[in-house]
Amino acid sequence: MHGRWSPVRPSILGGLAAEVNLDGLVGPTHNYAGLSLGNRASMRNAGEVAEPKRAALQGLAKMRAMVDLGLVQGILPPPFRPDPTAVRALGFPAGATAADVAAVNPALVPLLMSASSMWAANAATVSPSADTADHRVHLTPANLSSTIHRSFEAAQTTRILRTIFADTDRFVVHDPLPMAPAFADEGAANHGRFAAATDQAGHQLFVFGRDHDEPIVSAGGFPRRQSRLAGELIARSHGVEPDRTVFVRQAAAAIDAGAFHNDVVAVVNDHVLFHHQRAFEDPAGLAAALGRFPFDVIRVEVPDAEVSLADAVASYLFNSQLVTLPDGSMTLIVPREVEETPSTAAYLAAAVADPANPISSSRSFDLRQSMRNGGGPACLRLRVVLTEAEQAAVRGRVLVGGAARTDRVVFDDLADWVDRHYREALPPEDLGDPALATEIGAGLAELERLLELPGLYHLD
Ligand code: SUG
Repeated sequence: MHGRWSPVRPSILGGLAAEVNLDGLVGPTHNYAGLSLGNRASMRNAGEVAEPKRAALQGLAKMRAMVDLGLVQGILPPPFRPDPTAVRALGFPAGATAADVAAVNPALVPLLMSASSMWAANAATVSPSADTADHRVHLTPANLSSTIHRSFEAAQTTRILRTIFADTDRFVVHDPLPMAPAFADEGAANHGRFAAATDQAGHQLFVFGRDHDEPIVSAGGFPRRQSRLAGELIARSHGVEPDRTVFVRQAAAAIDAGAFHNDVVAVVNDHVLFHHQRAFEDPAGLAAALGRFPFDVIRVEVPDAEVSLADAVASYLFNSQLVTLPDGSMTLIVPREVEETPSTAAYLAAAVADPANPISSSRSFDLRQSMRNGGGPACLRLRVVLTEAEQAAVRGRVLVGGAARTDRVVFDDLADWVDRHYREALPPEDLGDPALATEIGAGLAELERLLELPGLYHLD
């Protein structure tokens, strides 16, 4: 530990801070519509029959396991589909259903019915209270303007976050940036926070695909979803000191290989950066910037010769959750695909056996339903560092573990709820089925009671 670094002041911030992972609860319309250009899994699986019930249960199993590891786990409820504001903006009457939209323009239905909010890493960019000028937790919901279906998330994500983080003495939920390519923002998937320890003031890494005035599409034909300007504006409005921010360009080669978000090729936890050799355009510049931090950053760089970019994207080795366990060790929460891909399986086995590698163990999960749309363990969660007092101020039955007040029985309640309300199978052509609209209405009405978030779905 070095000189000018001081721990956060517990008297102001209210007890030790811990990382809380808020996982997106998979919504009842989970499907494979092939909506994400540049996301190879989404493109490959277009038109397949999805299994919403299985998808939601796979997500819940991961959440439960995180609590069993001694971590604090959160639940982010899904938005109502279709979003009533989006439906009206497209010229349909208030209350129009997917079936009404299908009768006029069937191509709009998958865009309006996507369950893409499950990838909560894209919900917002978050600055813990230890990092901000006013010592409140700042959250900016992502506009997700680079894909049509995901742009329909921003309004309800803002509402959901404002419902949960309602205590304005402790939390600030900003408006999303304007929906324009110059401000294109994909949230925490392109953001990392370094700290000597979780509860200390951090340095924030903003990874971008392009400057605001550059073309959206890369030389390889894939969208570069994150603008540098978006990160700069968010850092400023969060009150993060400029000398505690680092801006770095994602490698074009990574985007063209299918790393549509930086979290497909890199992950940060505390003082550790785990990344692919070809993740960043200027690795030397990044290393120099990290070297100026007042604490030592350990970079665990995986050489291309050991794990190719193609294998990194196919297995999602880096889209893993790197988490600090209560005993201080770090474990990597990986999708099954990492064990099934020979190069990543070999890398991980060697990594955990190497005492010099900060990743000392790993756990794998079957998240195949989400993975088939390009979403691994890290996509499914939004990291929010919260002090105990901030955890206590979170509304609803949404935080479990640690000092949080909700009992893990909420996972049983949710599994039972999913079992009663979700379909076993959902091909994209069934998204306009009038019965699905009824199921969504009944299911979400019950969910707001189950999570004790009254009025969450009273949308106008
Ligand atoms: O934005 N897939 C998501 C996956 C997001 C993964 N998140 C992170 N890497 N943090 C996306 O491309 C596919 C939907 C479809 O094709 O039906 C989709 O939206």
